[in-house]
Amino acid sequence: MNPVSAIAHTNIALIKYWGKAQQQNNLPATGSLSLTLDAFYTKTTLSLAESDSLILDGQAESGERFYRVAQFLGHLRLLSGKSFKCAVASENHVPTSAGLASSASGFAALALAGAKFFGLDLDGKALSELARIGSGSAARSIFPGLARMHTAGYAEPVLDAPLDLCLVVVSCSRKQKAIDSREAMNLTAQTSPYYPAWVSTHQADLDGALAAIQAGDFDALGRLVEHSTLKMHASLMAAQPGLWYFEPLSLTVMAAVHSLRQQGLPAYFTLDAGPHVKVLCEQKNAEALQRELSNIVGVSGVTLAGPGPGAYLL
Ligand code: 2P0
Repeated sequence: MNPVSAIAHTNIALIKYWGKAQQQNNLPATGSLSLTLDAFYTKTTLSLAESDSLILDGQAESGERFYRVAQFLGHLRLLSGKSFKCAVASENHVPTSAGLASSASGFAALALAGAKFFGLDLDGKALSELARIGSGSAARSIFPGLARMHTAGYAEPVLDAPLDLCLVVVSCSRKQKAIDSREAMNLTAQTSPYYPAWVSTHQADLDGALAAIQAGDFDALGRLVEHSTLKMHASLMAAQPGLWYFEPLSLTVMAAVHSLRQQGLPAYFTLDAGPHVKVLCEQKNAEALQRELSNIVGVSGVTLAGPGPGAYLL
């Protein structure tokens, strides 16, 4: 049996996913909205083997990362009724300083290559549901450009999107993240008094962002993007123990974005489970913004990322 390879690109949520309705099927408590990026991707190859294994960026993995991939392969065996064991080799193509290697592109590539390897004939929606079993954010990386995730557990592309969006990725630290996002979102859901408010106010942000995209209203979208990320991080800070992912330099970059905006450069920040700041802008302003943000002392890299393709087989 021939090896199967797939590529999936990373996505960044503009309206965040943070918290699960169901642990067992990895169903999200809220929807989300993301942009799949051209600049960062994962390539994953599955080959027949005597036992399951994972090599990530040339390193054999045996801990939590392997466990999650082995569980996913178990799910593929259950769905297909086939008992193949697999060697999984995965390479993250992300500029080292950007620190964006993520489970989103990893599980989206694994879902697509795995579906083919195990002979499953899945449409986009079913592939997205499969990717979600591996990681919630992976469901969105099946699709190109803007993707909307539903609480039912699958994503779909956002059509009718007249804005030319771009993310400027500002690298703010070389440190590894202190706490895994799955653990952090579960802690937030269990202990943060702000979590119920996060969930109950989320749909309005998502609806507002989709309406802004369809109306071509960049500023209305940007305001909701900042609101969603600040609300997510506030709910996490109010967990017990309180957690935060930003570094002092991240805050400096966030303040610089506000100040550039006051000077007439439309740009809005978002942060995920790490210190790097991603700045949303329209493509016509991306290079000016890149120049300005590169001048901040301590920033180790600024990468421009536009809308990227959906996951594909090689
Ligand atoms: C997101 N993040 O919407 C949010 C914003 C991080 C911050 O989805 O447990 O790796 O595998 O479903 O998808 C990161 O969490 O979590 C994430 P699991 P995932 O992109």
